[in-house]
Amino acid sequence: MSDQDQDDIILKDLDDNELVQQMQDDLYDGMFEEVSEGTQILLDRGWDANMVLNDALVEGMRIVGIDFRDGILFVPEVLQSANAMKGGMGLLRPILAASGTKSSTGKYVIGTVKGDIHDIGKNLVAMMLEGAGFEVINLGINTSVDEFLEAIDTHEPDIIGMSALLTTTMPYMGVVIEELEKRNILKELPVMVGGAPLNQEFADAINAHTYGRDAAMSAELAKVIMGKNR
Ligand code: B12
Repeated sequence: MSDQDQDDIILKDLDDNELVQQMQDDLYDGMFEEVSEGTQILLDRGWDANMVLNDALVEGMRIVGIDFRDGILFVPEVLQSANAMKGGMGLLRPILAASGTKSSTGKYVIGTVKGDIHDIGKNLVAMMLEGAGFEVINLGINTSVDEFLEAIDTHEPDIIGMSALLTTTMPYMGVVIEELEKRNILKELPVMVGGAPLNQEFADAINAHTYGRDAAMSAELAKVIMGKNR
């Protein structure tokens, strides 16, 4: 029996709680195949994609974050965890996107700001927005003011979203907003901001339109902005 077969049997034999626990451990250990497989098993058992995302993947990543903070895990390990998370997200993405409406709810340009390479949360928000029917233009990581401005010119979005995970890159969101203000764009283009170190107070201080605490809430708030939340 191959290792893969052995893993299949073990994961499939676990009950739901054990499997979720195992997936969190596998995420911690950066095991892409196992996390993908666990995700698929839960989906096959009828789990809602949002529940798989939150209970297994996001919770697993939260635990990784704690040990990274405490110096137990280091960048290479966290990168592997992030990669494993993408394995599960790849399976959930089409399901979350398909749950949205067919006609576009609106256009949403999103990016992680300059100096910052964290993209898991931003990509989750993008996924949930697609699920809510938005056409999402994802600018990726390390996005400069000029790149945001160019995307606004090219795509004429209804909303713009910025993500930052570092206290050192958060202020750059304010730089982008100031530039939009200077060009008279801000009054017509709502700016949403998010990322673990942010809060409502910071969003207010930099004159952002909306602060999104998590992906599900952010998609709901975006729909509210578009006036299509009924
Ligand atoms: C994974 C990770 C990494 C990975 C990133 C991989 C990737 N592809 O993203 C790697 C290993 C590369 C990394 C690197 C670094 N990291 Co890091 N990283 C993390 C970690 C563990 C998890 C982040 C994550 O993905 N969370 C899960 C997602 C789902 O949550 P989220 O991002 O908050 O997103 C949700 C909401 O915030 C919101 N949201 C997010 N974006 C947006 C955008 C909009 C528009 C809206 C509306 C909502 C929204 O919705 C999301 C979904 O629910 C965090 C710890 C933590 N707990 O946050 C540290 C953390 C952010 N990293 C940290 C640090 C210090 C670094 C490094 C500087 C380390 C180093 N010495 O090199 C580098 C930075 C490199 C750079 N220039 O960016 C610190 C930041 C500390 C600080 N005060 O600034 C943290 C907090 C760890 C810690 N406790 O010390 N990191």
